[in-house]
Amino acid sequence: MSRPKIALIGAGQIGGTLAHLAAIKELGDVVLFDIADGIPQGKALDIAESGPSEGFDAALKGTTDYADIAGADVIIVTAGVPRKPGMSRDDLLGINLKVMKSVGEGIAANAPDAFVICITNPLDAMVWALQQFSGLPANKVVGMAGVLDSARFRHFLSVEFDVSMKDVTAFVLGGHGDTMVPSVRYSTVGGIPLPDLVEMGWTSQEKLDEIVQRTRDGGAEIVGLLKTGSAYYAPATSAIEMAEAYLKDQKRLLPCAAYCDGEFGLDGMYVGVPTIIGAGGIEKVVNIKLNKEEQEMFDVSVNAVKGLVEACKGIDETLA
Ligand code: A3D
Repeated sequence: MSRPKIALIGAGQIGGTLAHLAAIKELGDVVLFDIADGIPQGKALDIAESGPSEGFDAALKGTTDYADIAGADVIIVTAGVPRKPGMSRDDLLGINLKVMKSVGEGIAANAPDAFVICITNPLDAMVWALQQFSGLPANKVVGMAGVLDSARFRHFLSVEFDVSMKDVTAFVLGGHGDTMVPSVRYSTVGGIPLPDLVEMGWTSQEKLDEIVQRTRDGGAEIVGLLKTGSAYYAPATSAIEMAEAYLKDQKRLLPCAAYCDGEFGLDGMYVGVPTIIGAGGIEKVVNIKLNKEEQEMFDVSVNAVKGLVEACKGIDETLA
């Protein structure tokens, strides 16, 4: 039995980290694709040369030719540009939409059976456009954002409560932008919901509100520190968690930018919602009940995503 094939479109900061993680975890053989000749080949060789010390068995190849992604089982897309300080994710829309068109066509022609995870920002609009341009089934094209936003929320909570991150579960819903909705009610420490922990006096409402806001600003905090680009270690790790769930049919319940058609009252759009990822791709969108306040925040976030999708349609008339 041959090893699974993982194609990474974009060999920049996240792409290189994805390749290294996929190899170390022995998820499969890795193909790194980029338009910048030399970068994918150089990174692939460098990572392959870490194999003897790390002790992994995985073949790595760098390429500028889409033919090399043929038959990929998983494709993770980071092609495009990241933001710099002072930029919002939405500022990237025009340039990254063009990139999604070429990537979508490359995937459709060479690996139409792959499970595709998009990371390129602005995430919810780009994953929608990538699904449209590639023509792949909507359950096989998904956006990574909720796993990362939830991981940031979990990290901040574990520090506040001084407990292991393993015991903190958290959910962030909605679009991957300033309007994302970290769900306090559905987030727990050892199964105890956060509002109960406030009542128990383990933290204050004020402190919890600060953590929620820091989660919303999590990407900008890193951009502000790095100054030359955006986060890449945690985004790559989050996407690998999703890829592993698919490749190993783990049926993980993970928040992702998934296509909702009826769920959450939505009419055919991508936004961050709880999903089950297994061998069938997005096997289920978990239609949790939102209370009035959560629903209002979710609606604001959904409307922000709808605005970006409309902007995409204004730029490229082939988008329906
Ligand atoms: P970067 O290191 O610049 O890598 C992007 C790579 O894409 C570069 O190597 C480019 O040469 C390559 N590229 C550009 N155009 C094309 C094309 N047409 N085909 C193939 N490759 C191309 O960026 P990065 O890795 O730091 O970030 C990649 C994307 O992820 C950006 O859009 C970020 O905004 C986004 N991002 C998303 C999250 C989410 O949580 C959703 C988090 C962090 C970054």
